Amino acid sequence: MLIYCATTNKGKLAEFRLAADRYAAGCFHLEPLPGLSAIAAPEETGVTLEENATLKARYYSRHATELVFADDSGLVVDALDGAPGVYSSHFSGPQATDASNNALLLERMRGVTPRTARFVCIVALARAGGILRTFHGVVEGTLLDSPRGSHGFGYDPLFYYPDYGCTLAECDGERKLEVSHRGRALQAMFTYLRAEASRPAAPPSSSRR
Ligand code: ITT
Repeated sequence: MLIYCATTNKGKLAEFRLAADRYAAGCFHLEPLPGLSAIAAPEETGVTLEENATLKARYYSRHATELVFADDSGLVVDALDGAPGVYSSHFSGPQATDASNNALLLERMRGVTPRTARFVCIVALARAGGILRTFHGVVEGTLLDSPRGSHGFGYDPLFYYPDYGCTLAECDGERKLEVSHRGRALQAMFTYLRAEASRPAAPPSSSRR
């Protein structure tokens, strides 16, 4: 069965593909939503990740008849009262890049403790403008005071994952997926979809005599 993902973020797309290979092989075929680059991105007006994930999934699913999912995710830093959170992609301003966001995060965190933080991901699954379900994932870690590693994207080079003894940018995509916020949310979504796909079809309504 075909399922579309809707994201403008290449790093997310790579992780969606890995997750589909791992959790949905032989059952679901994942593709980016056709024509996505020609569709104006919706304004992310939500104040929570859940609101923005559902807003994006609803919006993009109106452009297809198949299932469509979108992800809203971010970095929650305890010492910054949860910032950048829902504003993670534009932490350093409207023209933000991963590099400028990381530079600002380092500046805000200079000499600051505690350095605990978590990535949170909400995946929203929709069809034709209606939300079917949302799926959540979290990964806990701490922030380094200088970047390490070249894999991944976003804040990965600053996010140290204690169980691996390295940042999420120092491990490859497969290893990141095993423990990441996105990996967990996507595993939950594909588990749900596989269960739905294997449910017996509802019996036809009884015919009149
Ligand atoms: P789409 O809305 O098109 O999917 P986006 O990048 O704007 O792309 P979000 O609004 O969900 O997506 O912002 C997510 C930001 O949170 C992302 O740009 C990173 O800065 C950060 N982030 C989320 N997941 C991350 C991860 O796995 N590793 C590093 N940074 C991450």
